[in-house]
Amino acid sequence: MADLSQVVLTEVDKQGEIDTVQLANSIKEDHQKIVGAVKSLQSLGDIVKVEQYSTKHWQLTDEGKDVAANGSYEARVYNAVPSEGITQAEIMKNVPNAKIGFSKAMQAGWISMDKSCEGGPKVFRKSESIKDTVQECMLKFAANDSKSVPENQKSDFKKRKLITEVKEVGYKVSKGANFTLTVSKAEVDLTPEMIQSGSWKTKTFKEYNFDALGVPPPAGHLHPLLKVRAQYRQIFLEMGFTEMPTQNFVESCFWNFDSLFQPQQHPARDAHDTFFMSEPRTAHEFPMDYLYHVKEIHSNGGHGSQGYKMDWKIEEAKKNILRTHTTANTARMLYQLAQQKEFKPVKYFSIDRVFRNENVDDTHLAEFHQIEGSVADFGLTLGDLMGIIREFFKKLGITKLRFKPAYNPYTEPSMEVFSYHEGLKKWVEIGNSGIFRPEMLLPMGLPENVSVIAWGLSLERPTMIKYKIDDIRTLIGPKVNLQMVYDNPICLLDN
Ligand code: FB9
Repeated sequence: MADLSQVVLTEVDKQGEIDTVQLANSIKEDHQKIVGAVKSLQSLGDIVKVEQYSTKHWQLTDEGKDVAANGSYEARVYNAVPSEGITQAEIMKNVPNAKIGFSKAMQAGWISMDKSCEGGPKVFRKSESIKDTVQECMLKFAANDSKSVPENQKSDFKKRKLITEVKEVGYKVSKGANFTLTVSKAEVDLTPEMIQSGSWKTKTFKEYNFDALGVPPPAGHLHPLLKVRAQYRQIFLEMGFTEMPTQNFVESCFWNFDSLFQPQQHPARDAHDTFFMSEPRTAHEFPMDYLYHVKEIHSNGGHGSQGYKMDWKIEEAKKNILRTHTTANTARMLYQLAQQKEFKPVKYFSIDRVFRNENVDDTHLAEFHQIEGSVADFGLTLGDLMGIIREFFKKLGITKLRFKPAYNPYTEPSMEVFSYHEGLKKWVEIGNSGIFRPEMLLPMGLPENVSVIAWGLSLERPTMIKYKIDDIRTLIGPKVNLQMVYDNPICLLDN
């Protein structure tokens, strides 16, 4: 670092003012090391004057570099078409990225396709020659000459992930009031050797900085989700709820769907919504008398319900999945409750991971943490459900709620919960709720005059709002920047 500081001083002395990005490029040095040298010069007093600036420049992605070197995907498709033509299938098989290249080459009018040929659609050259402007533009970006590329083309290349915009912070460095070409690094420690030899007499020592903060000791850091989870857990505990055991991510379809009176033909039970386990493929331990009661209520009804009048298969119930909701655990707990000699009212909650075979986007992953509360007591009504939801959200500082009729296979009536978001100036869905159906509760053996109200929401949505995170993939998953975990503040949900 010391010799880089000397390089900076020498260049400032020569040029009057230097740019750290240009200096790093000219001496082929890492820009951050140059910045470090400038910062250490700044700490020695008013030796240099530093002004920060930020720039954005276009950079080729790996795909962009490939196109610069080997031509655009559309040009490669064109070049793969011989004079006698070639089947589309062969192009798709032999040319890399042919799918993109083919449509672009068709759009550019370079090739045509004859679908009437035997053996499948055949591709022919439509133009004698082509001008691969995409590759030319990539070569301009490679030569840092992006200015001559039209803006609309840049946004197209960005969409095609051929280029990416890189933000960079640089510094203009010029002479400070105490500029000097020779800086002796101020000593930070007075050593026994210095005292013994008397060399301390000719050394300069760094001033004490009594305002300096202590060095934060290395410590662990809680992920934002865990901070928000702790807040929601505290709310449930204050309201007298008991946390349920939910450590089984793998669940049988019986507990996840059948015990909740969710029909075996329900689309949510298909592989496109649910992750099925290949090993262990099936579960084997069920309370068989209860299972047959569930089979009966599904296929022939009972307790005043007509059931689904559909053939109910135990093979479906035995399949193992990654649970799609923690309501499976609520069902297990309510069944246990029903086995007690005498019914006692309970309040259960859980906050744990659930898994759904969703398309991943900026607000959805294939898993999320479900927050769920339930109350089992004599004669509970929809009013009790609305009241406890109000009480729950009031502890989060949310009082402007609306309830909208909804549908769940296992609750009737059901309601979506909305809260008015002052920032967004609109009503935002903040949860779902309902009263578990008798077809779910009575086969368990719960008394007829006992009802169970329940509600749920996700942990990720409030966490993203709290920490102002737009893309869930920056909150959870392989792309998470750990600095975000270190830096995020404590979480208090009452504001
Ligand atoms: O969390 C959700 N939204 C939400 C929650 C809190 C919040 O900020 C806090 C108040 C400060 C902001 C938003 N939702 C439920 C609503 C939507 O985000 C929705 O699009 C996504 N939902 C998830 C499921 O989506 C596949 C959220 C998740 C969800 C939905 C339903 C339940 C649990 C989680 C449930 C239930 C239930 C119903 C009846 C009986 C038992 C459980």
